[in-house]
Amino acid sequence: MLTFSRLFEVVPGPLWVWPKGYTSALVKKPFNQAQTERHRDLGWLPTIYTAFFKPRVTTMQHNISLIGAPTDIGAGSRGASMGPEALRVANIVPVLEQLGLNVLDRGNLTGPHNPWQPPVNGYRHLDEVVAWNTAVHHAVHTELVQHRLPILLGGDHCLGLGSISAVARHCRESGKKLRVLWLDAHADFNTNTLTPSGNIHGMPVACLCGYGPDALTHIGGVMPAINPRWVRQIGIRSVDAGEKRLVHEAGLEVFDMRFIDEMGMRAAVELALALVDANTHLHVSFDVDFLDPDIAPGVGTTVRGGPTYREAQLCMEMIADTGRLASLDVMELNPAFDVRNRTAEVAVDLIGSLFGKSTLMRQPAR
Ligand SMILES: [Mn+2]
Repeated sequence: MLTFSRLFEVVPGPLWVWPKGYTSALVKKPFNQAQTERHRDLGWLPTIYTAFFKPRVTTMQHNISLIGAPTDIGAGSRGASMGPEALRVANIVPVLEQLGLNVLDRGNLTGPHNPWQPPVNGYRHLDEVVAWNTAVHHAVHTELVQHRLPILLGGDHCLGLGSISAVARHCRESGKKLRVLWLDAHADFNTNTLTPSGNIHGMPVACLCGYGPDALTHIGGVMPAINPRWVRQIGIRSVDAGEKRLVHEAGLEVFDMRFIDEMGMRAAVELALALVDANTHLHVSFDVDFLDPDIAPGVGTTVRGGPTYREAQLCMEMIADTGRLASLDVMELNPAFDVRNRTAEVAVDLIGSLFGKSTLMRQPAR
């Protein structure tokens, strides 16, 4: 997946030298834009007297809209429909407000109930999935047009299709580059002929990239909704055999758990964020099963061997450091499998990190 020519594309900076976004008097490195602006204001003085670390200045959107999508229509088990309420019970609104963000909870979308039928032509509940994703698409796009940062509270991950197609449409309309970080145990790159189950929550990335039924691939108005090269997947550890072939064929860039074990979460996220710039819309699609089941048992499809709490927190903090996060999905939380809502609490805690809550003793940005 990482071909020789792409190496130049994804390794622009001194990856192995110094954490991105931090500068020191001892190690010279290219500055990101925020730092460049700071240096334009203050000349080179900070470089001279700053012996240690300075966090990056962020310019993230401060107006947040929560959109609940209470459905498990694409999942293999019932219960993700309770996800939005569990996140609210875990205090997602006050946690974001304490970070100085303006939060509007738009309430829940509505859609067809889950008829719990077997697959037809390799798809379960295709019509209902289309209805829910159409609702999500319009809700997310409406928030983006109003210059707000939408957080989609899932709901199962099939809704990533409605959400990301809306984000892609907004990027086309506003001339932005799109980067999608797909944090998940699964590649979600199945098709009706590859999938063993027919559950559409295993297909949204494939559909976004144009592999799927017309009813799903055309939701954003343009087919394919996104280019696979805009996607970086992190935390992947469970991919079906046929799905794996298609992931390679499409040229998806995947930082699987083996990569994270060998190179570390920092390297994975650093590479996944390479070339994100001031004109990039950064979308994070956070499937809660990304996390190791030890800390996040409340999901429908647990897979052992996921990121630890601290690895996940580092991932979120590094994304926050870019200041480019512009939309978010929080998916697959399933309270029916949870223990005293602790998975929802972990998810909300990590969302706090994604929006700038810092563990660090470093000085805050000015
Ligand atoms: Mn997923």
